[in-house]
Amino acid sequence: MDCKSLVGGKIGLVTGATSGIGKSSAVELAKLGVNLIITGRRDSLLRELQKELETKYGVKALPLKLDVRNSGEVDSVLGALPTEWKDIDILINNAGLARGTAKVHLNSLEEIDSMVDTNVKGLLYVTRAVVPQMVARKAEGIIINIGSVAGNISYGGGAVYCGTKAAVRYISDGLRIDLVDTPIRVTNVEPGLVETEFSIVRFAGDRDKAKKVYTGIEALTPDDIALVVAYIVNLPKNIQIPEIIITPAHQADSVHKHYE
Ligand code: NDP
Ligand code: 8X3
Repeated sequence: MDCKSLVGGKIGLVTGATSGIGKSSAVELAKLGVNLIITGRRDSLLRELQKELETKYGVKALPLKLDVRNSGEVDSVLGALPTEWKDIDILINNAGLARGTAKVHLNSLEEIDSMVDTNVKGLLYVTRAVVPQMVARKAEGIIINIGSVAGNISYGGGAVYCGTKAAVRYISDGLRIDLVDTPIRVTNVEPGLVETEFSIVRFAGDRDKAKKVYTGIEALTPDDIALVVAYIVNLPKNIQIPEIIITPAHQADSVHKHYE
C-alpha cells in the first residue's frame, strides 16, 4: 500500500470494472489500499481482476456480476452486501457505452435504450443504492461519475450518447448540490479520446473500424484516466473538484481533433 494514501482500508465500488477506465481505476485504487467491490456483466473478467487486485496489491476484492440497466438486480445485489462490505465510501460510476454513429432520427430503439438505460438510468440506480448509506453514516465519501467531453459539445452521429453524457454532467451537478450539507464530494470526470473497448462496442465488434478512431492521434490510455481518478479520491477531505476535463494533446473538445 502507498504510505501516502489517505484512503487505505476504505471500501470502493467501481461499475464497469471488467475493461478500460473502470478496470484501470480499480487497479489504481487498489494501489492506494482501497478494498474494492468490482462490478460488470462479464463474470470471468471480474474474477481475473479480483485475483490481480488481491495478489498484486494485497487488498480485498468482491466481484459482483451486475447489469446496471436492471434496477431490481442493482437493488437486490447491492442491498444484500455482506456486512463487511456495506460501508462504501468511494463510488466510481463508470459503466457506460456508445452504440453506433447513426443520425439521431435513424437510431434503432435498441441503440437508444442501451445508451439511455446504461449511461443515465444505470448510474441513477447505482447512486440511489449506494449513496443513502454514505449520508446516514456521515461518511467522508467521494463519488466520481465518468462523464465525457461529449457531454459538453454534441457531435453529429452521436446525439444520444452526447445527450446521455450531458445528463451525467447535470446529474453530477445536482447530486453535488443535494449533498452540499454533507462531507461527500462529487466529481464529474470528462475524458476525451481514450483507447479502450469503447469503440469496439460502438462499432458492434468491428475492430478495424474501432482502431481507425485512434489512428493518427495519440489517444489517452485508461491508465491515464485512472491516475486522475486516484488523484481525486486521495485528496484531503476539504478539497472538492466539481468537474475535470482530460483530453489528449491533439484534442481540444469533442469536435476539434488533429490527426497526423
Ligand atoms: P469499455 O468498453 O472498455 O468499458 C465499459 C465498461 O462498462 C465495461 O466494463 C462494461 O462491462 C461496462 N458496462 C457496459 N454496460 C454495462 C451494463 N449494462 N452493466 C454493467 N456494466 C456495463 O469503455 P471505457 O472504459 O472507455 O468506458 C468507461 C466509461 O468511460 C463509459 O461511461 C464511457 O462512456 C466513458 N468514456 C469513455 C471514453 C473513451 O474515449 N473511451 C471517453 C469519455 C468517456 P461489461 O461489458 O462486462 O458489463
Ligand atoms: C467518448 C469520447 O469524443 O469519442 O466519450 O465522444 S468521444
